[in-house]
Amino acid sequence: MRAALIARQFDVQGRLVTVEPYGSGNVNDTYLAIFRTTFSEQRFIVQRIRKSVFPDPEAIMQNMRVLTDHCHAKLEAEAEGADRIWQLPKIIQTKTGDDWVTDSDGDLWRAISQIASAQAYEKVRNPEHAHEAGIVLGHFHRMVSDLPAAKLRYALPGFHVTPSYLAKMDAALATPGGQERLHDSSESKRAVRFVEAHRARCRVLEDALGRGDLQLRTTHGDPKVGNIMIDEATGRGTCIVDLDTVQPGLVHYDIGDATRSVCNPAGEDAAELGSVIFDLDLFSMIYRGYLAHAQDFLSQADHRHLYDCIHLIPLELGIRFLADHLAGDVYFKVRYPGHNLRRALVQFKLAESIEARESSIRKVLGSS
Ligand code: GN1
Ligand code: MG
Repeated sequence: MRAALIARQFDVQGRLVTVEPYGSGNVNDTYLAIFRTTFSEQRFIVQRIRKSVFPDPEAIMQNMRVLTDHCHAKLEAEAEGADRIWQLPKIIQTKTGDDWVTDSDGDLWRAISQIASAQAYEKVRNPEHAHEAGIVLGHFHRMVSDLPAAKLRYALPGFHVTPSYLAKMDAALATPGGQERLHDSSESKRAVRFVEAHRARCRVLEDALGRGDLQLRTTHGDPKVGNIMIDEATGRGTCIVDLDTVQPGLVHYDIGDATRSVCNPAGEDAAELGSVIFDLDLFSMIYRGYLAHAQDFLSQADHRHLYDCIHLIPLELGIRFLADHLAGDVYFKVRYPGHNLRRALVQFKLAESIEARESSIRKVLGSS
């Protein structure tokens, strides 16, 4: 198996015992490799970066190197005063001292350390979990608040630029396949109508950036609940994983992405659309956790745009899923036909729930 051949090229002690598919990412191919010697075991993650999604995998690895060097130094310097042991994945180099290997198909593979005794959950479990997720994201943003975004490359051009996803949806709709899938079900027509009704709001963050109200910073890009690791021993957050989408962006992308994931207890794959809501208790917990670290670097203008991102990012993710459905499922991995359409409807339901709770959300934002 190719993953086994690749795993052996990294600088790890011992003999390979197994390498098995791992996790539930929607994009990359991920494996867990286990190496053993007589007295030790090392587990680490081996991943193939999908070229169809990430056009420039080397940029991801260069960003990961810059980010992890910065953060590991900071974690070490702050370790003594910290209220917990913070972790962050580390790049495992190859036996020849490189940060990745390229296979015969030209695909990039990399190895990263596994986080010790910690677990991530696909859905939020309780208010404390939401609080910990907020702490983890706030801590990450504080750590990188002095890492200039200009030191990072754009590994995914247009990522979280909502108007660019609208353009993708429009392009898909302009093809015969897109038209066929649109007229295939009443649900896809309903979804497209929802987007049309919200089109004007899609520029809100990009306009604020263009006006200079908001600034580009170092962002994570994908701080969903499934990327927040909880320490099994203490129940507290210990790190954020999945660093592929780290690049210049708005902290608002991250805040909106974390809240759309953590405050929807039914999850991204909710079985019942009726069960999808934006839970205000979970929201006040994640926000409180986030502010514990974020007070120092959020400006007044940042605060003014918080509601906008909380509403925009689920809308955006819905547009991304819908555009992919209309394009024939070329980006996100799907488990059944119509999966992306279903995912889009979940996000639109969430955006609606956020609209219905706007004044309560603003109250929570204003009271801290
Ligand atoms: C994708 O591959 P994964 O599961 O880490 C996507 C995120 C979405 C997420 C939704 C590079 O993340 O932006 O929020 O699915 N990543 C990319 O589950 O597009
Ligand atoms: Mg990801």
